Amino acid sequence: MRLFLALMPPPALRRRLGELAEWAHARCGGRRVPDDSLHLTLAFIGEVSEEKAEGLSTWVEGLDVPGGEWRLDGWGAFRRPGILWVGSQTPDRAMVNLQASLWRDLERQGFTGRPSRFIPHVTLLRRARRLESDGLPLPDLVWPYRQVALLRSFTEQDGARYQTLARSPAP
Ligand code: 2AM
Repeated sequence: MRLFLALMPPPALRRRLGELAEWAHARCGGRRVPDDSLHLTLAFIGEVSEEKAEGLSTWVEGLDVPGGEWRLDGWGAFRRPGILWVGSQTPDRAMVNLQASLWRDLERQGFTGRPSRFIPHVTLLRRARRLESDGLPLPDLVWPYRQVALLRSFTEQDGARYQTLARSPAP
């Protein structure tokens, strides 16, 4: 199964991100990520066996995640896959530290694939026709987070669907 670690937005923020996705879609086309699937990927783990997935669930359920607040104040794009996203204009130290500490643990468990650079972002559009954010409102959102989720990704005809396998303890 294909797994990744992510933060899922609280409901009110999910709605705000959904509005941004709607505006962006009207202007830039492509495939809009459904509200329920909006997330911030902290670590893409990839294909793992069921046994390893169980080990990962146990690890996530015992994680002590330092909570924080992530400011989303800018647009960005990944040109090749045509991804339009929202994220931070300046690197967020706490988020980078959280990602690094999760990858340290994953590497200790034998997982590989840590990216050389981490750009925290929430993908709103895939295969967008246009990747410029001019004419779109500048995001000004705060994402309070405390819990990391282990998610399974299913590829379906109309895009990816995610299932939560485990969550770190609620505060
Ligand atoms: P994206 O939002 O930039 O597309 C689940 O598929 C999540 O993992 C997505 O959020 C996606 O990021 C990310 N992802 C998918 N495939 C990946 C890969 N091969 N390497 C790194 N991240 C990947």
